[in-house]
Amino acid sequence: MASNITFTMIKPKAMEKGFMGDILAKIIAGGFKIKALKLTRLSKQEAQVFYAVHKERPFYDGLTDFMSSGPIIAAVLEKDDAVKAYRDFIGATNPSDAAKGSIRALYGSSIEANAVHGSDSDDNALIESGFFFSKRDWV
Ligand code: FUP
Repeated sequence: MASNITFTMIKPKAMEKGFMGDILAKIIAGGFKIKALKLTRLSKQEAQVFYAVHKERPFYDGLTDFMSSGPIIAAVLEKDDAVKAYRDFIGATNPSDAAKGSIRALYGSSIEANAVHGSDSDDNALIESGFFFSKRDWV
């Protein structure tokens, strides 16, 4: 059975552009319940650990520079079939391919600065949530 939990980050460029409130409002209006929430910032080393799965990819260094370049929002979200529901909701990785009205289409700047992260599996949703939050942080 699909899990009801996913993990998201609002990325530095979307934060810098002032989209934090609009994105959180859309997430809530989209039927996702916020289970944990944090304004924080990744160090370069933390970004490298978070994105370790991509370490052989050509974009890894730029991505981890970017993800450690400013504040982010980290959040755990709950909805039925949350991982798929949220990936549908945020749209394709590249904002120019993302469905009209999706978060990445509305607020993304580029494939790297694509406004938000969304977990790609139930296992990763738990691993990524655990990267930022202890169980004490969940409501
Ligand atoms: P997604 O699951 O949609 O976030 O996409 P990926 O797991 O393929 O990529 C993870 C992150 O790597 C993206 F959010 C942005 C970055 N990326 C690039 O910077 N360049 C690329 O060509 C592909 C991904």
